[in-house]
Amino acid sequence: MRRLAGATLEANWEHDHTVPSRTLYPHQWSWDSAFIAIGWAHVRPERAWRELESLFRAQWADGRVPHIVFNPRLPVGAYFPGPEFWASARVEGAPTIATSGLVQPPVHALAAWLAYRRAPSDAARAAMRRLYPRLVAQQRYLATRRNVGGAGLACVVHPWESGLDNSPAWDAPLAAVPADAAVMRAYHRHDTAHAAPAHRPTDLDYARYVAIVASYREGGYRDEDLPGRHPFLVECPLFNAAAGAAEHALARIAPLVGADPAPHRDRAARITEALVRRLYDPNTGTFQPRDLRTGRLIPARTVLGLAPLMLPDLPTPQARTVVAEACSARFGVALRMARPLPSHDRTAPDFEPLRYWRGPSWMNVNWWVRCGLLGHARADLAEGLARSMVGLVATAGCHEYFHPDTGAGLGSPAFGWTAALLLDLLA
Ligand code: 9YW
Repeated sequence: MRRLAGATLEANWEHDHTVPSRTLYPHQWSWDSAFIAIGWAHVRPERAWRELESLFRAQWADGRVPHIVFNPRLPVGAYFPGPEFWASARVEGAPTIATSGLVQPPVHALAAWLAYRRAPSDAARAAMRRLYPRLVAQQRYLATRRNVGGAGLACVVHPWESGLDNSPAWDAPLAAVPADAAVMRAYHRHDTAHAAPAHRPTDLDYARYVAIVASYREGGYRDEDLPGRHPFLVECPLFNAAAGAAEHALARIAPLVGADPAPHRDRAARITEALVRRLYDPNTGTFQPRDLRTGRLIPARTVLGLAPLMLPDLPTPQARTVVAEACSARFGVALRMARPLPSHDRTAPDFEPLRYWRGPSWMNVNWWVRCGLLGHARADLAEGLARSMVGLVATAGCHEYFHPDTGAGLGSPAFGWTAALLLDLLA
């Protein structure tokens, strides 16, 4: 399995980064690169640093790390929405290379720390010294410009920023975005040529995705006054758990580069406190996103709600109920489990076992929850989860996502983060 995973990463390597998938996603994606760097650290550590450094070369002047960095060597039309749609070249503060204007969960500081811990060396320390100020700037962007709700949590301005594009968590806020499926006739969707349309977000979802980007783009991707003008503003538990985990990782990294870890510890504590205060629902015992346009928590119980378990300082009462949620029939974590976690509550009427983030199992969120279980003294459950993940890939291969009941491989085969995180699990 290690050979299969290593060969998958090799095949997806592209001069200075790794593509998530040769067919579906031929450019560089932000949180994919973070997960992929964790995998490279096990087989070719120098690639972990090249992966992260190529991504951060595309960082904007305001600190945002774009969710897609376009490979200029690929033909126009290799991906929709491509460089011409984002038009980043026209924006002040954007890099020379074409990128999107959105971000993704900031998993990069954690990835850098894990890569270093796995393979410390002089070269790794030198790379870390170059990356550290950029990782700090990424966090500063999220903590300041994206503190739209004013409570110390980062707000996502598009479902794509959550990484879980069409999660049922976004249905309610998306329904308020005016759009018409006919809009998509003006565009050529590239994804449905490579994956079954029944597995992918619908045309109406895409029309709304496009409308939200258009709104952000027309404002020059600025974050001032978003509440008055932007149609999608949500505080997401996974995104903010990643921001908190990043501060914890930066606190470990700081001494290596001669910086003070204390401010990172303070910021980590503030994020955990804000997450509990703003997104924890005592009635459900799990975390739920908050829609800043209505001010209310979003009731869908998706896998996003389990993500704060990654925070080592999550208070015991919350950690306990989140573990209970993970072990419930909704998600099925157990000492011996037939299949890994689904992306959505199995018992919900809108659970769809084939459609992308609305039911299928994904390696990255499973890996995330496993780390959280380990961090909260549930090594027994973490082991059960890990075994089911390895079993899944052993049978189906390094697919993008998996049928949550049958374990069949779905989406793109030879998928980057599946291979990378498998290497980490097998270490
Ligand atoms: C899309 C690359 C990206 C991931 C996202 C995933 C998907 C792009 O692929 O988004 O076209 O839907 O939702 O998390 O980073 O793997």
